[in-house]
Amino acid sequence: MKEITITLGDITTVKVDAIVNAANTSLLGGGGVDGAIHRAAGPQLLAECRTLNGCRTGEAKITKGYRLPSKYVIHTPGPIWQGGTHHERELLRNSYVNSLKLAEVHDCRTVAFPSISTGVYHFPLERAAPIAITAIQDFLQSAKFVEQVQMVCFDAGTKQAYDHALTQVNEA
Ligand code: AR6
Repeated sequence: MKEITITLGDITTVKVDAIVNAANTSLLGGGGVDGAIHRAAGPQLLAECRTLNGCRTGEAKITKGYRLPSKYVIHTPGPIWQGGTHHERELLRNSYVNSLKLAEVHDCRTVAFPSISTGVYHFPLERAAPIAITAIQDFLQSAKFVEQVQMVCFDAGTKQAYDHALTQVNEA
């Protein structure tokens, strides 16, 4: 059965086929979840990222997972929140959908996402959560390989926002 689950934890410890990295357009590492993923994967991840020539906002690129328990890392730069008038919602949805499309072509069954753009990029959490959940749920309806998508939240407030969004989408 296809399903979305919301968990609390550190995405670098999650054993799934692919974890998603909330990257920046350089793909050369940064702070937050990006820094944690690079630290846990080891220097070979950065070496592979250097060959990718960056990535546009809302698009996604894939690498191996190296020392991570996950086979792949899918890197997507989410939008920087600029007040909501710069296509931020559409770009955030694109980050989720394009990451899932890449997972699908690499035959991934299980995928884990962090809360893209809601840290350093300041996308308001209560707006980001329903966009993420809706994008994932829409994608799962026609997915062939992807079956289980986990939202891995780093703090209780983030988990609460995604739990709430999932409940609302299921009730709609
Ligand atoms: N596991 C799961 N979630 C985490 C982890 C972790 N180990 N560490 C942090 N988070 P952010 P953004 C949460 O700032 O807003 C980087 O420098 C965090 O609490 O990592 O998309 C990139 O290079 C928050 O809920 O990503 C970019 O320059 C969520 O992950 C920029 O930050 C996203 O926070 C991207 O900013």
